[in-house]
Amino acid sequence: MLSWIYSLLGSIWNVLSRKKKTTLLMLGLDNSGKSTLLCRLATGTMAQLAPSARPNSDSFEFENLTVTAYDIGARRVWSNYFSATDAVLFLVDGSDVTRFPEAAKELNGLLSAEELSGMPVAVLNNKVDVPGALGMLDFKEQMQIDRCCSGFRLVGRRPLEAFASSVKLGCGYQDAFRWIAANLRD
Ligand SMILES: Nc1nc2c(ncn2[C@@H]2O[C@H](COP(=O)(O)OP(=O)(O)O)[C@@H](O)[C@H]2O)c(=O)[nH]1
Ligand SMILES: [Mg+2]
Repeated sequence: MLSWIYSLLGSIWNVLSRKKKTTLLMLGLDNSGKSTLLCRLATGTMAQLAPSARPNSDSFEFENLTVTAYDIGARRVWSNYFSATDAVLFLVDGSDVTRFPEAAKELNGLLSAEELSGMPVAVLNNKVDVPGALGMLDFKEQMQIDRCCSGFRLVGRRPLEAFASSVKLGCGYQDAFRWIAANLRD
C-alpha cells in the first residue's frame, strides 16, 4: 500500500515538475539588444557581440519553461519564422528616441500579421540603465501601444504588454518571460 502511494506521489510530482516547452521569436531593430539578451539567457554571461543579421537560435531554461529562442536580425526574414513560434518578444532600444517611429512601425506590422494573431507579444523598453532613457508611459505612447496594454488589443485580440528592462544589468526581462509563460496558449 505504502509503495503504491509513493509511486502515485512520484507520478504526480513528475507531471507537476515537467517543464513546458515553448518557442519564442526575439525581434526588434538592430542594436536593441536581442543577441546580447539571448547570449545572457543561454550562457549566463554578458558579452559584447559583433552585430550580425544572421538568425541565431539557442535554448535555455527559465523557471518552468524550456525556451527555444530565435534572434532574428534581418527584418525581411522575420515572417519566415512566424508559423513556428508561440510568442514574440519585441526589443526596443529605449535610449534611442530617434528610432522610435521606425520601431513602432515594425511592431505595428507584427501586430497586424495574420499568422501571429492571438499570440502573446511582450515589448521590452530595453537599456533603461542609460541616463535619459524613456519612462514606461512615454515609451508606450511612442510605441503606440498606450491604449492596448494590460488586456487585449482590440484588433486581433491578443495579450500585449510592455516591460522596462536592462539586459546589461540583468533586470526586467524576467517579468516579460513570466508574463509570456502565463499568457501562452495551450
Ligand atoms: N546600456 C545598455 N546597453 C545594452 C543593453 N542591452 C544591449 N546593450 C548594448 O547594445 C548594443 C547592441 O546589442 P545587440 O545585442 O548586438 O543588439 P541586436 O542588434 O538587437 O542583436 C551592444 O553594444 C550591447 O552591449 C542594455 O540593457 N543597456
Ligand atoms: Mg544581433
